[in-house]
Amino acid sequence: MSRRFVATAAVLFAASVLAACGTMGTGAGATANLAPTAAISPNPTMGKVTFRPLDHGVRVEGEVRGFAPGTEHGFHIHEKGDCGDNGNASGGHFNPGGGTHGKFAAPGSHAGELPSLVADSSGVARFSVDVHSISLTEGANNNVVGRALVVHRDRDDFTTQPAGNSGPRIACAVITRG
Ligand SMILES: [Cu+2]
Ligand SMILES: [Zn+2]
Repeated sequence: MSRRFVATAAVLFAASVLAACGTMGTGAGATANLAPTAAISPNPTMGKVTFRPLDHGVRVEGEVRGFAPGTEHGFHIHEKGDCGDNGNASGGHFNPGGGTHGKFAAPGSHAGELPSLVADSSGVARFSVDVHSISLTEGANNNVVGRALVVHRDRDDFTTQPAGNSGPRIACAVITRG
């Protein structure tokens, strides 16, 4: 074996180790295409959200449009991947840890809490947030693939149980791998 071959193999090995240790963890990402429900009419609320695995958690980012300018809206991952009955079939907030409703990332709150959506002057909410309470890992109890992403009509008060009194579900999507 020549010296040159050994050196090349070492570089390739180092490159593969570095790739495995980057910010992106194992496994594929997921997507949620938010569609309006019939809970309000007219309802132009829609959006696209991506989920990418991190070493510890998931980066959730995207855009939701169709809001009145400057409004705030409750935004959560709900337990069941079913958007039927105007989003009500998705059940309560995703809660594998047995928490109570509260603010995003607050100790003891539901794993499915997300920061509220805030519409800009054009009625669009854009966001990127790292959520440490969830994963995309097959078989993990905090895996959100196959669950629902839900947008509410009203703001979340982060206090009222079990869902912050954020009103009807105006957009919903099943979180799907890919
Ligand atoms: Cu909700
Ligand atoms: Zn909650």
